[in-house]
Amino acid sequence: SELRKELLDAFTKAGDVYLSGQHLAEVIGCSRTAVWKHIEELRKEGFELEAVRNRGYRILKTPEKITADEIRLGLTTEFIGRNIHYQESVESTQKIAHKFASEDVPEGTVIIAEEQRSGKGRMNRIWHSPKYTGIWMSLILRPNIPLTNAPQLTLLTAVAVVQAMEEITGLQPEIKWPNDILLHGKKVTGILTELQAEADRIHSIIIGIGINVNQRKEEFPDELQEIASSLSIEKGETISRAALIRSVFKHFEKLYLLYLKQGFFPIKLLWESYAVSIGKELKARTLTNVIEGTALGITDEGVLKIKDQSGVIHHVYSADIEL
Ligand code: BTX
Repeated sequence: SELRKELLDAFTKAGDVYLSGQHLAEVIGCSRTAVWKHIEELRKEGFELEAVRNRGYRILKTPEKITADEIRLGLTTEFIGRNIHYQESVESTQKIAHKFASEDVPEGTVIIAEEQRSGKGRMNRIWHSPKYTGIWMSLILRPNIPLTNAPQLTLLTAVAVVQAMEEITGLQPEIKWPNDILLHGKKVTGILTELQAEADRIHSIIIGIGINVNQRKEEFPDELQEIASSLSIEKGETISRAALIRSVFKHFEKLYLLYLKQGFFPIKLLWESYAVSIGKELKARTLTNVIEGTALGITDEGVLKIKDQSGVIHHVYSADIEL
């Protein structure tokens, strides 16, 4: 509810300072009884709140699960993640996002689930999304850009996720074109960009982000053992999913506003600074063929350039890359 959001915004601003029931009632514009009721509901969600007579309330601990309320506590964005739909278990957050996107929800709306029963990768592949250990979310955007520029948002998202990971964990992930984020060569994040468009006009872009956060090694299925990892495996400690989500929102919003104002060029420079593939020999498997050569970089549109042995430069729009 709106009151709940304002209550959490007030706690965000207060930091460690106690807020009295009277003060909260005034800033939110409700009765003290209503404040008390919302505080009780936060407790039921798993928040630990300290109440001190003559001083007021303070939040001591947030819940294990990620709740929309926990994400909101500390959120500094203007529109990314301001409207959160949280669910315990879904087939795929992309599916729900597609439905919401066609119902004209505000830009920046996010669907988050604790578990996906059939998480989607690209080309109908499966994205393993076990309960409580990762971030499985879909972000709805409505940029006024040509259809052909949509893949740039995948690259922008990768930069935002890398920056958030650096901020929260201190680790230094790398990006493999177009959508993999790697730590020590293993995949910790996948990004799936889907569109709703009429003719050549974009109605909405739905960006699916899957981040392996707190899985232990043995929790990955056999087929992912060699290729996948999680932040906590690489860092050696548990990572706060809510903090990481907030940080992704923050970095995403900053980059997205920059992109809308100045185009792809500044994003391209950032992307290249995190990319592993540039200058390397690689194999790109597209739907129709295989191109082998040296990755030269990406074009101003975000397309990968590969120079093969005979010196021919290929422009690759979509492929799987083997390094
Ligand atoms: P992708 O096609 O690049 O990667 C899929 C491949 O990655 C799989 O075939 C498998 O080899 C490997 N893989 C599967 N699960 C994992 C995992 N948890 N960690 C590492 N590797 C894995 C990448 O597609 C796009 C993934 C987007 C996922 C998000 S989650 C929220 C949203 N909802 C949804 O259904 N998908 C997106």
